[in-house]
Amino acid sequence: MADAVYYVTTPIYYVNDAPHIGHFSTTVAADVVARFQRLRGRQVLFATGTDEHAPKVAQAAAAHGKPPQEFVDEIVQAYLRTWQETHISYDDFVRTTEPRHREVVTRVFETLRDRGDIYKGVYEGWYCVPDETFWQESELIEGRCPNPECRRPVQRVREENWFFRLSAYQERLLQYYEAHPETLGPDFRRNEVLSFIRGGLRDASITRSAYGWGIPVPGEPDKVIYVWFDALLNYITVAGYLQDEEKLRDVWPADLQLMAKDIFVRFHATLWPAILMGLELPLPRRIFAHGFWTVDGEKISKSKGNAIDPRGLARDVAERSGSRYDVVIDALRFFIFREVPFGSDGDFSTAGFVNRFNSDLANDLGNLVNRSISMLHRYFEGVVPAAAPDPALAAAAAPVLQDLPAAIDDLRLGAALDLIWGFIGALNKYVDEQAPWRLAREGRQEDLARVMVSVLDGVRLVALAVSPFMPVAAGEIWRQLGMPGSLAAQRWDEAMRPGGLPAGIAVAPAEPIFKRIEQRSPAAPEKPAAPTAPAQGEKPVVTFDEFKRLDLRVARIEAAERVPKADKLLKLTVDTGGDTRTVVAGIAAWYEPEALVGRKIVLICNLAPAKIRGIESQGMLLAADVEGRAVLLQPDQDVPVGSTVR
Ligand code: ME8
Repeated sequence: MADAVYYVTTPIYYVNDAPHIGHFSTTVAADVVARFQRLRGRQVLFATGTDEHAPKVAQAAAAHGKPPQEFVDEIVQAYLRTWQETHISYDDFVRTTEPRHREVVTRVFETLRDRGDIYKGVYEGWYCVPDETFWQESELIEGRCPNPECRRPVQRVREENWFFRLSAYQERLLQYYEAHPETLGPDFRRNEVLSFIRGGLRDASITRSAYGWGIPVPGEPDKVIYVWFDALLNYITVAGYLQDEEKLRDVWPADLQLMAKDIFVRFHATLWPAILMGLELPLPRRIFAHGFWTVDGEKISKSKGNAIDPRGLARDVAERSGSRYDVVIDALRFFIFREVPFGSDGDFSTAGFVNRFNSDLANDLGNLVNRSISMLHRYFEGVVPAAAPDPALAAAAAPVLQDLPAAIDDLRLGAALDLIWGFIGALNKYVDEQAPWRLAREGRQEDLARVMVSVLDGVRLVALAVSPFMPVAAGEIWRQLGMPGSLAAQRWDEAMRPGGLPAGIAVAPAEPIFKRIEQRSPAAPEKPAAPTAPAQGEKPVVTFDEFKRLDLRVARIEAAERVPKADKLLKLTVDTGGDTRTVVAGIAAWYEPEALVGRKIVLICNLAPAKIRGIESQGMLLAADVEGRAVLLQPDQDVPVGSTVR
C-alpha cells in the first residue's frame, strides 16, 4: 500500500556545538507526534540527525585543532546521548557524512544538472557563515545578515559556482500553495512564505570553492556542494530515495516536517519544495515552523553562555526535588508545550519550570495518582474491586477522548495538555466531592468501590493520554496501577475507553513520582505556603507564649479574583475587623472566586508579608489538608468579623 508509514522529521542539526533547549523543543515535538501516531496504531518513521558539512562546523573543528571528521564524530555523540536520555524514540538518525547520503546528494546533483535545473555561473555577493546563507547587497541590514535571528557580519564572496534554477519554480510554488494551503503551518506563517516567493526568487548558488569540507561537486573535486542543498536532501535519503523504491513509496511524501521559524521561509518552504519539484517527487504534506525560545528574555547565544542543556537542568532539578532524573526529563518535555502555545515564541525560565513542576505535576497529577493508589490500599487492601465506573467518569473523559487526536494532529500541543489537565482537575474534584474517606467511615462499601474504580480508571486514561509527552512518568503510573502489559503496547482505540481497569489487579505501593521542588529563595516564596501539613510529629513543640504571638482572627472575604497566569492562586480582599487587606491564597483549584465572597475565614494577620507573583500578600488563611486538597476553616457559628481565635 502506498504511503503506509507516517513519516515525521526534525531538522538535522549543526554539529558545531551540543544541543540546547531549542533543539530539544523541536525534537520532543516530533517525538510526541511519533509516539501518538504509534499509540493510534500507525507505523511510523521518525527521523532526526546531524548536518555535518557546514563551513561553521569546519571552523569550529579548526578552533578545536581537530580534523572536521574527528570533530563531528565527537559532537554527534552529544546529540545521540541527549536524545537517548530525553526519551526520543527516533527510528533513523542520519548523518550527512554517511555514504548513503553522500551518494544521494551526488546523484541528485547529476540528475538536476542533466535536466538543466543546475547550471554554471558566477556568484558575487555576501555570505553569512553562522547562518550558512547567501545574501545580496541590497538585502543586508547595516551591512549585516538580515535574518532577525542572526544579524551577524557577512563575508564578501566571488566565485564561479553552480546554480539551482530556483526562479523557474516561483509560479509553480505559488500555484501549489494556493491549491494546498494546509501544507504550510501554522496559518499565520503562510503569508510570510507567499510574500517571500512573490517578491521574486533568484537562482540559488549551490556550490562553494573556498572550503574543502563537504561533498565534492561531481567532476569538480575542488568544489563542494553548498551545505543547505546537501542537508535538505537528508529527508529523502532516510526515505530510501535511489536506494529502496518500495520503502520510498511507503514513506514519501513526509507527513510532517518540523523546524523553527529561522529555517522555514527560505529553506524548507521554498528551496526544498523546488528541489522536490525538480526531482518530480511529491511535496511534504505539512511543513510546520514553531517559534523561537529565548532564555530569561535573552536570545540564546554561545557567547552569553545561556544555552540551557536539558540534561544539565534536569540533573539539577532532580537533585533539588528528589525526583528521578528520567521523570524530571519528562517534566521538561511537558513544560515546553505547557508554557507557550506551540508555534509562538516563548521565554524559558527555570523558575517557570519549577512552578509548573510543583503545581501541575507534583500537585495536580502527582497527588491524584498518589492519593488514589494510597486509598485503594487503605480501603481495599490494594486490590481493585469489581464495580462499574461512574457515568461521571465517561463525561469527564469525553473531551480527551474526542479532541486530543485532533489537537495533536494540528500540533496544538499546549491545547492537548489543557485537555488532559482539565480531565485531571475533574478527577481531583470528583474525589473531593465523593469523599471516599466519608464513604469508608459510613460503611458504604458499594459506593466506595464505584468511586475508587472510577478514579483509578481515570488515572489509567490519564497515563495513556499523557504518555506521548511523558513516556517514562506515564509508564511509572501504569506500573503503580498494576496494569498488565506494557503501556507502549497499548492502542488508543481499544485502551482509551472508560471501564478498562481490570478488577482484581493489585496496585503497587504508592510512591510519589513528582516530588515538590523547593524554591531556592525562601525569603521570597513564589507561591504561598501550600496548605499541606507535614507528617505528624515532624514539628517542634511550641510553648503557649509562642502560640500567643500569632494574631489569628476571623475575617470576611470581600472580593476574590484569579491571579492571571497562576492557575492555583486567588487574590482575596479581606476585612479583618481592623483593616481591609490583600491575601494571596493557593486555593484556586478548589474554590471559585465568586463562591468565596462574603465567606468568613480564619486568618493569620501578623504573618510577615510576602510578594507572590508581584502581589503583596498580608496574611494567610487557614485550611485543612485533605489528601492534598485545601478545605477552608470557618467558624461553627456566625461570629463578628475581627473576633480573635485562640
Ligand atoms: O539550521 N528556539 O541547524 P541548527 C527554538 N542544520 N528552536 C531552536 C532554537 C531556539 N532558540 N535554536 C535552534 C540548522 N532551534 C540546519 C538545519 S535541516 C535540513 C538543516 C532548533 O543546528 C529549531 O528546530 O541551527 C531550528 O530550526 C533548528 O534548531 C536549527 O538548528
